[in-house]
Amino acid sequence: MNYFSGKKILVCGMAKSGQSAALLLCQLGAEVTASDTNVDISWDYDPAVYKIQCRLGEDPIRFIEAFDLIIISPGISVYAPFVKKANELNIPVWGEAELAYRLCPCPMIAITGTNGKTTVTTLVGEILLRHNAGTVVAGNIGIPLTSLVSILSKENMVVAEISSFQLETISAFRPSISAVLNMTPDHLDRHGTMENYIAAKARIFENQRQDDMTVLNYDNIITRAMQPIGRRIYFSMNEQPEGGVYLKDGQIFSHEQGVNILPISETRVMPENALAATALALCAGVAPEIIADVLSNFKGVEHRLELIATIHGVDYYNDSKATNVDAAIKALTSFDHPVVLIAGGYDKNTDFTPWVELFKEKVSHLILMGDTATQIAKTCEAVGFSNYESVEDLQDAVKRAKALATATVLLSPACAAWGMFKNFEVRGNLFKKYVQGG
Ligand code: UMA
Repeated sequence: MNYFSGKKILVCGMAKSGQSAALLLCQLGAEVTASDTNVDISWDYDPAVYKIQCRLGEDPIRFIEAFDLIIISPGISVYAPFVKKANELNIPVWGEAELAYRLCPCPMIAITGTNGKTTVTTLVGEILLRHNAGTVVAGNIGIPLTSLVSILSKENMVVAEISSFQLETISAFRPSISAVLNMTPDHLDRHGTMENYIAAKARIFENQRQDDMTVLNYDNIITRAMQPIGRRIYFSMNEQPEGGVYLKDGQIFSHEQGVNILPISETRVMPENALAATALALCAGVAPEIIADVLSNFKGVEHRLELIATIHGVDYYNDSKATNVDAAIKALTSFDHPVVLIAGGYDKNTDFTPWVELFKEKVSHLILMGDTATQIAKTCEAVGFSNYESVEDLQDAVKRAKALATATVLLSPACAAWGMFKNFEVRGNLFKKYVQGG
């Protein structure tokens, strides 16, 4: 008998996370009901085969009383009225990541931050794999944690990308090593204020103990001020924090170990991501030579400043993963010449000014699409940048970019894909298809 056996459990949101959680709970003997406000679910399996009851197209507020536990997907807000009602009724509400953590038999490294999470998680996963062949990578990166836990044993190691949405719904979640890579405004439509967003991210270490470790960015004023319970290890591009990992004479240097890991010029990884991954891998006990080898051979992550084609001398970069202003700024500043930029998408209540201020120097022509097109255009007017136009969709955007570009086309939307596309992967894959002439 396990804790879940015979329990009546409601799983809300039937996309990747919800389907994975529902299946796992069925396998543990729970009586599972699947709920989604949408009726049109694309199932990875037949819920009837697993005796999963379905309540689709209804607000769960109407039937939550019947349940012992509610599991919610990251896409569902903790401010949803049904979650508030569940709290009033003392029905526990966990996120999918919390459920996975409770069932995870092995140590977990959890990585959060506004930007760089996917790259650092991928890198740490590759480094750890060379140290422990049982390393798996999952979480916000696109693989629900609950889809893996049943195949893991205590010998494995999980490297998890964790979002603020996932952290809002934890209670016991306790990674032995955690990281907050940086914090800049994002997801304010969901969290309401920057303070709430910071508080959600800081929950990554709230259950840690003194022998656990937290890697923090010394150069970011918000993460520098965080007060984890366990050992704090800083990384820095500009300063030399005690016990940290930082740049010294062009080398990635670990102060704690007193060793140079690698000249920063020998990796294609953005320096702050390389420093963060090094700090995390050293915390996990990986040898410096392994870290250096993986860093120097790392090819990058799909949809993150990915060079997808060179056509008639024009380079096309897919940076669909740039779903916020900070990520889009990082992309633009990595080019030493003006680009044709395709941007815009779902409205997250963002102030675009710091990004748009770069356009005069970095953008030869801006092509806008999606809900935020008007708002970005207004910001362009406000900063005196007039070389922009709006198009209907991504396909038109690529057509216009092909007609205009002489050197570089960059898709780096500064906005989430929702509304126009299911997610940033679909947006990036369609961009690749249209660029290739599809
Ligand atoms: N739904 C409801 N009620 C609601 C809201 C949504 O029933 O009030 C339903 C929708 O109809 C839909 C489902 O919930 O069927 C969507 O759930 P979801 O958005 O959680 O989708 P998943 O496919 O499970 O994806 C989630 C993460 N999505 C979000 O955080 C929004 C994925 O992160 C993650 O990869 C995946 O779990 C696996 O862990 C994506 C993301 O954009 C990539 N994350 C944000 C980011 O990186 O900035 C945080």
